[in-house]
Amino acid sequence: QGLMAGKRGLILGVANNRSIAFGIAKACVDNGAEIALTYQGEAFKKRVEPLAAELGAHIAGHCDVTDPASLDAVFENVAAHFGKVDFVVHAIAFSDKEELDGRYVDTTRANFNRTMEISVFSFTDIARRAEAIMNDGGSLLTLTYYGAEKVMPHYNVMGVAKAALEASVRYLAVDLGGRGIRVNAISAGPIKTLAASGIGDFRYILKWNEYNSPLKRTVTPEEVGDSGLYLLSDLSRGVTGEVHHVDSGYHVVG
Ligand code: 0WD
Repeated sequence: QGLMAGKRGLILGVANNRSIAFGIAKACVDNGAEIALTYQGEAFKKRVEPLAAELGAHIAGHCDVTDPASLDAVFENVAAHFGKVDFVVHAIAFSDKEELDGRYVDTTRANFNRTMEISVFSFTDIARRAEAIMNDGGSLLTLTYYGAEKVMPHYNVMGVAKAALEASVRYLAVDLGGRGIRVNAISAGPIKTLAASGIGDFRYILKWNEYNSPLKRTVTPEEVGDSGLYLLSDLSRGVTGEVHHVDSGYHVVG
């Protein structure tokens, strides 16, 4: 049967099979969940379709979080397909590559606003839509990074955005807690994904984590997926407003 038997959820942010969201999706499906995925535009549609087939996932359509009409359509699609949902995963972030290098102080107004809209506001926007179609006791999960807590090289405006995202987790946990809906984040260690490839000197960050973390290695999307499974399942029913580090323990030394 599995930990997630009878549970249905929406997972946003699968770009390819190395995406953290894919690791979470696989863990959920392997444990009995039924899931829906979205894709961002036609280019990603082709990559997401075979992954959805592999997972037996429903495709809820195109989702660009800067376009509210696409979010409306996705949530209508999910409501029509599943009725209610039990969990929603938000694994979406974006900042101009040019600004994930150099100094934070040089961030432009336009990229600051865009980074905040896509990487922070989208989670709140999605949480409000999710609440409307979520069973009591549901679970919301987002992805963050240690750059929210400490200055990490090149993370710049994304670190400021992740700090705001982590604060959002706490406020949303209070807003939705009355219905038993939980809101948590995983702070993942660095993983080589499409999004990460935009960060300057990412290989150095990976090596630094490998040498300095207590476990002396980096983490995999599968490991983040297994921790996600805990936060999305009833095993964590007493946990909300939490930022859970899945980073080989790097945060205790870094
Ligand atoms: O080291 C890492 N890779 C870490 C990533 C360490 C700690 C945290 N994270 C976070 C990221 O900041 C992000 O929030 O994990 C989350 C997932 O990132 P990822 O798995 O590293 O990256 P990737 O595989 O590139 O997925 C990012 C998703 C893509 O998915 P879809 O299929 O939806 O296109 O974010 C998407 C991007 O396309 N995305 C958007 N989706 C909707 N609307 C938008 C947008 N405007 N912009 C980016």
